[in-house]
Amino acid sequence: MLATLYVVHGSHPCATVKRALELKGVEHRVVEWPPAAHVVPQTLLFRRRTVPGLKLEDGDRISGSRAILRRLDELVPDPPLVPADGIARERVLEAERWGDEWLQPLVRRVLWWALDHRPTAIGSFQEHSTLPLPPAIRPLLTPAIVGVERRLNHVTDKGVRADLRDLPLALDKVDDWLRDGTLGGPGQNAADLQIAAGLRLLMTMEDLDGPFRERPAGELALRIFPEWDGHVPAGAFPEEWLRGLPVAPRSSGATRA
Ligand SMILES: N[C@@H](CCC(=O)N[C@@H](CS)C(=O)NCC(=O)O)C(=O)O
Repeated sequence: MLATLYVVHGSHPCATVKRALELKGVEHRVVEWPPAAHVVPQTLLFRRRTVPGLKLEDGDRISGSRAILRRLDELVPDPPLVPADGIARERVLEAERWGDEWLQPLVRRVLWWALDHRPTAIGSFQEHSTLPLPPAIRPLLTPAIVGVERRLNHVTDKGVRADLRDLPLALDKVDDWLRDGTLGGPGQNAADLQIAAGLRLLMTMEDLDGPFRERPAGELALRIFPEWDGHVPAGAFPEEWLRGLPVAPRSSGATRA
């Protein structure tokens, strides 16, 4: 099967789907759109403006990382991305949903806030981009891209401050899932791929990378995605916004975030 994956370079749900295709051994080509401008071709191709989208050999088009992973499990059952049945399946699907609906948007808000305040870091996120954009042109596009992304993702100071406050509890939740085996098993499941991609993108920000590395959640992200373009130097966020980090691992407790 030859599939076509439509992405924006560096997007965390795109990385999730790319890794799933690799795990399944599905032959695919990747079409990369410019960030922010991608909403136009994606809407035309998929009737939904977001990446990732996957076009199958028979012409079928699927939009959304979770829907794509479900379809991949139907098409290529082995290795499975979600356990076949029972409580284990429910747990993985719940963790995956959290990674998509809660973690994904938080990561975008935090990252675009940081890039708005450190625009020179944007180039580092495009290091392995295949777009034929001369490096000299890229800085000229930065203000427009950041402006659109801030609006698309409803990025505000108040919201990002709250997001950073929520992060320790979110890491606790991931560590709990690692402890009970929902995440971090011998094979990589759909929730591993979804959550690790979000955490890994957060770890491109040096203010967050240190504290995350100390945590099982951070180790998961690095194990699944050892390489990731992008680096926002320390000091992007006001110090008082980072209070609560670094976050030491808890020994036990219920999931809360
Ligand atoms: N949660 C969905 C949507 C992904 C999503 O929002 N992707 C971002 C890039 S990381 C996007 O295309 N944003 C454009 C927009 O919101 O219009 C998924 O996992 O596929």
